[in-house]
Amino acid sequence: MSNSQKLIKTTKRRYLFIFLLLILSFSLSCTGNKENRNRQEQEESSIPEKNSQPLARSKPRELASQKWWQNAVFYQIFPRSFKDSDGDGNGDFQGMTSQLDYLADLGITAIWLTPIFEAPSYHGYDYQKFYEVESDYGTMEDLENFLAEAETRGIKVITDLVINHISNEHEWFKKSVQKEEPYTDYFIWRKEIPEGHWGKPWVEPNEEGYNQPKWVWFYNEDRGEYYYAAFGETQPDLNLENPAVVKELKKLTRFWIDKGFDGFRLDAIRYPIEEGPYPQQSDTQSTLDFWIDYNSFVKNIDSNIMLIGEVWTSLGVVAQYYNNGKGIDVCFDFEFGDDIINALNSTISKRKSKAKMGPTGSVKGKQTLVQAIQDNFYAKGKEIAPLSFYAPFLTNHDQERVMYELGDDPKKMKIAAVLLLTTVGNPYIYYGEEIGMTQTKIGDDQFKRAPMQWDDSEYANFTTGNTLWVDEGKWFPWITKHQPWWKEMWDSFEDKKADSVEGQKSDPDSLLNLYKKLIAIRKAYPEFSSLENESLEFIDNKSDVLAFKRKSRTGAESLVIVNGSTQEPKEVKIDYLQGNNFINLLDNSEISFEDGTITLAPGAFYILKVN
Ligand SMILES: [Ca+2]
Ligand SMILES: [Ca+2]
Ligand SMILES: [Ca+2]
Repeated sequence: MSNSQKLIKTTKRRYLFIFLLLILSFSLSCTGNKENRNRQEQEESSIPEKNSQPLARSKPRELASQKWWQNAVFYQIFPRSFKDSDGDGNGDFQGMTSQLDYLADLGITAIWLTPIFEAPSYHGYDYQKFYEVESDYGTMEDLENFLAEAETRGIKVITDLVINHISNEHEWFKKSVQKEEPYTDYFIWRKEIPEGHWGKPWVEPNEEGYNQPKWVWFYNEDRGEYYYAAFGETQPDLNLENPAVVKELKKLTRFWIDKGFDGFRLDAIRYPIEEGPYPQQSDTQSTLDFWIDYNSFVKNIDSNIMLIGEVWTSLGVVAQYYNNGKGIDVCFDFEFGDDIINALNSTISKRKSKAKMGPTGSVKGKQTLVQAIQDNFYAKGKEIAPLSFYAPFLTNHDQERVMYELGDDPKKMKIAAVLLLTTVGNPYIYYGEEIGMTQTKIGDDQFKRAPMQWDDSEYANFTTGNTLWVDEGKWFPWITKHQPWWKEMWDSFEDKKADSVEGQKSDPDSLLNLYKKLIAIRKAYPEFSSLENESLEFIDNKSDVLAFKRKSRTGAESLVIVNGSTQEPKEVKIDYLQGNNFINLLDNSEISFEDGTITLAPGAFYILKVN
């Protein structure tokens, strides 16, 4: 970050601080609950006037909540697949910068970049160098420019940080193998494989021979010892009980904060410190304490740096990482997307890939949309963390694309989008999800991470060249005979225009324009970004018609109604509808329902505000 960029950032923070001080002093002078009052004042200042056009209000309500991420709408970018600026077939920083206007127009307020440090793999989750950017993506200057351009547009940026393990090609590992100080104990070395049920930490022992000590303890001939590597031979676990290692990790965290990142998506946070064989390889007390210490380190640098954690398992375990607000700021809710997909499919999805890092607890049998959404909501409400702790999303780079899971049914996809962007908690959109990108193959992660479809040209305007990283075998050493597949998939699409950003921009009924409207509504009406557990209330739910109210603390409210069936029309009576006139926020039309009866076409949805 250049000095001028830093100045802008500092000035902004100072402004925010003064603003908050003013709010605080005002609320202190009033009677009543200080905290509630504070929040109420902030919310009131942002309530739009009656009949205001939601789409016209583009300014994010940045000052309306205590933390910027609590009303953010995130967009996840897999950099190698987003936009290639120089024709070498790899997405890059300059390419991403060139598409920031697209993202600003979509309305998102924050970006999560999957790893951008130098790494040997295509995905980058195995860092080789902590202080250098991935050379395939460009230079440090290119990244700085991307961050500055994002900030100009009011978009925050976080990036992945993997702290549990690094590449065996990292110099730390090479030096540790040679027992070169201070690196000798940077990793977890043992003369013999230790006793007990060691195995993949996310798999129960003795599960069909899968979970064996040799899957996580690997012999290194040069050192003549075994090292622990939960994520495979090439990604050794760091010894996070060694203070020198922790110090190094904090140093690099500070470096990237200074560079201008607004936070980190922390990978695999269940696994930093093992206390023994299964089940002591994950979610240990030492691990929970590790994150409290790490978060306090980060917040001491800047309380506006956000940490979101990947805890890919059931909500009860996820909730532990909240630790009374001292643990991780936010964790992903993996069940939310799973539950919606299962409910919208006529049977439990057979194509669903098994969670890589543990069951998400979603084996619930067939549920209606009403049951699925209610169960998810009440399950979170029961836990020791507030609803605001969970970030909902449909699918990410580790899961088959949601459009594919929904059988490429645009009606189902639209329902999923409505639910994602009207629920409680700050939502995450995976790049391409907003245009319904799908897959034609499964079985390897590359198919979930295909190049973005910008227009209907030969290479979808992802690249100006005639080569794509996904078609190069060198990235997939585990596949004996890698076959190029992208072009064949792209050519098989009958209406490429409709499958691309360019084509969907001009179609008012496109998925892209729905995402845009939903994001605008979420930003314009405080009830949608309200985070209290009471801000969502189910009403009159029956026969697969899902209806819930979103409410702000100050009384602003809207109603969301969805026909969970994409096959049958539904007619239901909802008392709340009786005697009121509404605006449908999706098209600003006026609407009323005689005696409260609403008729819904298959897959229809409404977002209604009392007029
Ligand atoms: Ca490139
Ligand atoms: Ca590299
Ligand atoms: Ca570990």
